[in-house]
Amino acid sequence: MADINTILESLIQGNLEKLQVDVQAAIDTGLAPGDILNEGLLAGMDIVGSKMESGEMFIPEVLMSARAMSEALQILKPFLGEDSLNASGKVVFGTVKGDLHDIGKNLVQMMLESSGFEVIDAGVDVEPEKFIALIKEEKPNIVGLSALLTTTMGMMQQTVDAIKEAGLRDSVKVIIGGAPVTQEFADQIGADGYAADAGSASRLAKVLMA
Ligand code: B1M
Repeated sequence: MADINTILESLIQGNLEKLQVDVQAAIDTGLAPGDILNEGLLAGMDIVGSKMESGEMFIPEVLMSARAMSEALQILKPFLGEDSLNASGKVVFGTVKGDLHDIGKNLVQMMLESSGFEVIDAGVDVEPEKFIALIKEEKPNIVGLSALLTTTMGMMQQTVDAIKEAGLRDSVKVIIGGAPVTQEFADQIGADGYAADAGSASRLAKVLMA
């Protein structure tokens, strides 16, 4: 019989097929969908995030868990109210102009979604103007900027400055990340936070929402 521990186990193992079976069985046996989400899938991704930060899990394993989580969520979605999925807040997320790297961005996005955030994917090579348009349109709580090139780090500064000039800086928190980015750089450009990996990005987003 499926229970929360079985779901946690399958999720951490990144076992997509078993997780789908476990989630369906949990629904069939009458477990509350909110409990399956919060105590199973979201709690499981928190454990995955911690294991990633401590070096117990590596990128391919994290991707498998994140993918299993996304697919299992599809089974659960019809049983959940909109509120339980959007409870944590909304994030507009993109890789800055001039930069085409998106593997890390996608991973962070998946982790944020797994933590209950609604994520608007702005894509790659995103101009400051597009971020501004999305802030006006989507009214996110947080804007996430990713950069993998030292040459595009300056574009993070330009994006933060453009958001400020558009009079929108007080309405959103800005978080940044990517291999060449540091906390010192985040402080220098006036971002609200920096995260080194997907696990800490989702933790940071939750702290900023609190
Ligand atoms: Co590129 N590339 N690349 N590349 N590439 C790097 C980044 C590089 C370090 C390789 C190297 O020379 N050793 C180097 C940058 C050097 C530098 O600036 N210091 C480099 C270069 C030079 C280039 C080109 C200029 C090469 C060329 O054309 N001459 C070119 C630039 C294109 C462009 O963007 N305009 C280029 C192109 C490419 C590919 C297209 C071939 C491909 C990208 C495919 C894709 O993304 N769809 C690619 C790849 C794959 C890499 C490497 C090998 C791997 C990057 C990756 O996906 N890592 C990379 C070398 C490396 O990092 N070892 C390299 C895995 C990913 C999960 O990690 O992206 O760091 P990462 O994301 C992490 C964290 O950084 C963090 O969380 C993620 C998950 O833990 N994070 C955030 C990321 N964003 C965050 C945002 C947050 C918080 C955390 O909050 C908002």
